[in-house]
Amino acid sequence: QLSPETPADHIFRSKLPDIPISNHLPLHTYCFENLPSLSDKPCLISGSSGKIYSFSETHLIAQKTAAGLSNLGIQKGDAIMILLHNCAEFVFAFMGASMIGAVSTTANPFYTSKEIFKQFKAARAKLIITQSQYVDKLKDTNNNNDGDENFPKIGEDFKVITIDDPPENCLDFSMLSEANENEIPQVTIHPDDPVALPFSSGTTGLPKGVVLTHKSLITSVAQQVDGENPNLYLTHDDVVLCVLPLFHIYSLNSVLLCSLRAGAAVLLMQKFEIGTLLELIQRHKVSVAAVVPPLVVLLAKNPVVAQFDLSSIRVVLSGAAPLGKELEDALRGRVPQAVLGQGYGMTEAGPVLSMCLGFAKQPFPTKSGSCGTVVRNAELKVIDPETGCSLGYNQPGEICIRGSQIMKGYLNDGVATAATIDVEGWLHTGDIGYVDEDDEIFIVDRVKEIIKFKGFQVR
Ligand code: 4UW
Repeated sequence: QLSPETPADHIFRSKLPDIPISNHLPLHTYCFENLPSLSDKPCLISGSSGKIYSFSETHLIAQKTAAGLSNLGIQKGDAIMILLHNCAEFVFAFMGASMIGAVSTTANPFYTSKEIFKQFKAARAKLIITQSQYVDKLKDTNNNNDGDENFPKIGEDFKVITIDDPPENCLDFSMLSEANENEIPQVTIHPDDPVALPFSSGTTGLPKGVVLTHKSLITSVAQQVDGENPNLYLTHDDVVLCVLPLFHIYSLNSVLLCSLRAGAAVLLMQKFEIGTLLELIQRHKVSVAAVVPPLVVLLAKNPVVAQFDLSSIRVVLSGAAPLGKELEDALRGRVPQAVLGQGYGMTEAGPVLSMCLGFAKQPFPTKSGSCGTVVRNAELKVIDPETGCSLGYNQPGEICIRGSQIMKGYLNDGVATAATIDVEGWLHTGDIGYVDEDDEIFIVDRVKEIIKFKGFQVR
């Protein structure tokens, strides 16, 4: 019962109706639920080698990887670190870990040794999957360990697996990918068990582990691609560009997991280079391009773009940083046939808060500059940062989100969790924005301390 002094919150919802979401399943079961109808269809396309893995191959190698991780002693609840650029092995490792109830913490291979080990230790990871060229950073040398005698040692304290020729004391990825899939241990996975542990600074302080559960990621993916009128309509014929790094939650969720669920192919690009990117878009007829604003600048302004055929692109999704109206209009000149729009995400929010409704199967008209409309099966409110009172249409304030997709909390940090998710379950984003009369969200400012460079958090 509300007292007369506490007016009801003004809550914004999607224009799309709520849908049933299968978030009682483990994430891998949900993502591969449509496998029988997809089996031979391309699932992963390696941009560098051209190798294509079908949905059934991807599923099988993920199962083998699950068995291989288990053979190496990884058990339910254990964490592994994936320190890779985009590649098929990233996908096998992530899905394989999910299959045995393990958790993947993903990190940028360009991080310094210190940054990597800070995350590795906080996550209590047991092994690292990487490329041989990054193994030096994982070694107990003076440059890396500041003379710390407890610095973990490869082979003794943790295992390192490389996807290419393994240096001394490291193992080859084939130990995982060629294991016997019949040896996957039987585990019971609860919807609230963690599956992904990306690190984010959130609204204050240092990077913290963000506990994303099977339930949160399934809910987020379903909010995007499930239902009769999906908010982000992907089909079996789509080829989705995966140039944004999978170690960041935007690409992991909205590119990889959404494509797996919807049966679209994922074109994996290991590293960004404009000519290669354009050539791959043309060759593989990319239809959905997930980008960040600095990439939009290149696509809109770089003269080399005019030499390539980009007519296959039907959707350009931008996010992770503001995309101005001017830039969006400039890009429209390059891909006039495509629907351009934004998503708005935050690692802690699972991550998607809002998505352009122009991407829906039955699309709605949208405005440029908007970050989309709150996803379905979720509630969004805008509050006065001073008073905490909720605000109506067109009034800027702090954006808050509630729903089963948000993080369970920060890893081993109840204080930071309580400062971010309040007792009513609202996650406070630290972003200032408003919702206009057409339910479109516009972000205007930030009240938090994070610094972003090219869409990614700087540590
Ligand atoms: N406009 C303005 C935006 C926007 C934005 C984010 O690194 P994190 O924690 O997370 C992300 C996730 C982005 C994302 C995920 C999935 C998805 O589909 C999608 O849409 C394309 C985007 O960036 O940083 C979170 C912070 O980044 C800012 C905002 O400050 C947020 O709290 N941010 N998207 N469209 N700012």
